[in-house]
Amino acid sequence: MKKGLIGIISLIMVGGLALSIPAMSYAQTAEPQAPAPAANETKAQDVATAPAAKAAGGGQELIIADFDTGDKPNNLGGDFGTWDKDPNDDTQSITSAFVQDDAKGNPGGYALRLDYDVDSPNPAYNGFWMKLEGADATPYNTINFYIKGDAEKGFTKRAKIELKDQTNKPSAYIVSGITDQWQKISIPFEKFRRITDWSKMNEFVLVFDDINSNPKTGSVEIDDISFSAE
Ligand SMILES: [Ca+2]
Ligand SMILES: [Ca+2]
Repeated sequence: MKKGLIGIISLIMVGGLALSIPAMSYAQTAEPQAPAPAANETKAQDVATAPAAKAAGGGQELIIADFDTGDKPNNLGGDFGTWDKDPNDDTQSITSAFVQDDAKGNPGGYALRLDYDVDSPNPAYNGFWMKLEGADATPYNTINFYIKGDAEKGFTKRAKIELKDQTNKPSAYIVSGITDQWQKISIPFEKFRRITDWSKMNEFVLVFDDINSNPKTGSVEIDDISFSAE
């Protein structure tokens, strides 16, 4: 009896070890520069395939940006734009443009296209920033946005999202599984571990870096950024 039990226990331990090794090494390759524990990650596709049941329960939503005026500011009155790690380094760049390709199919609506290049001999990253105007996110628990890649220009399957509160410390989350079709990405607030005060949100950031971006040049569209209560 005892021998059998020990056998089962050691089998479980070996199994657990075998499972944890690939998980750890994957997390390390995902974000080697991050001082925080492990990179949070979700498959965009997993989120996109099971959204309906959740939407029914919550209902509260704050639209941050639908881009449908084809101009600044966002729906909260906040500015947005692109940034480069080194604007003087012409081997890395990012540009944005409003495009008539609304995520929800509104014929008069717009999305924002981001053409990025982090293919550089130097450390390279750039991205998109959007001010949240001190929005109170405490009635909500999820950030949502739609994203798709450009099949012709190529696009990264992975990108980093950051949220910042008034302390301005970036809290990061890696999104993966981006495809050339619109997908809704929903990330629970609890994944952004460095946000201490959700009552006065400062900024939303999308980062293309030379670690997560493959290919290192490409084009991605984003639309319908919102907070929701799920
Ligand atoms: Ca739109
Ligand atoms: Ca380049």
